Amino acid sequence: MAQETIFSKIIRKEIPSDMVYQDDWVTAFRDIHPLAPVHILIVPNKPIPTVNDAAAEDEQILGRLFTVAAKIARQEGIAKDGYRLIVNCGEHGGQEVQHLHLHLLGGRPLGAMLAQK
Ligand code: DGP
Repeated sequence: MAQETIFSKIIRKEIPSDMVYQDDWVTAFRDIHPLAPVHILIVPNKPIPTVNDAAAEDEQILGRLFTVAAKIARQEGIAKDGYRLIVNCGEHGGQEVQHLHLHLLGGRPLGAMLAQK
């Protein structure tokens, strides 16, 4: 079993978060350090550490991350104008929390996809 992170405690509601969605497979809550007016993390309830650890048996769960992202984008009123989904992986990807998660960012024009350096 993967090492648990703070996200598992959020999923189990052992520590507080601004949770916006939860089902049997995924949980979504607002990022504690928002980088845009809407910044929500969508995480599998199962603690998959990184994309490198995603297995064929996880494909339904990983697909659910995207359909829930679309649902939340509609709820937050950002679907029409658009938004960005980001998954960081590993050191070069800038991943801080070792529990795979999808960042949903929107509510303003987000500019270039990457910083220039
Ligand atoms: P990443 O760099 O992709 O691993 O992003 C991790 C994000 O998780 C980062 O934007 C801040 C957020 N985060 C870290 N700890 C907490 C927490 O305890 N609560 C919430 N809501 N967000 C957290």
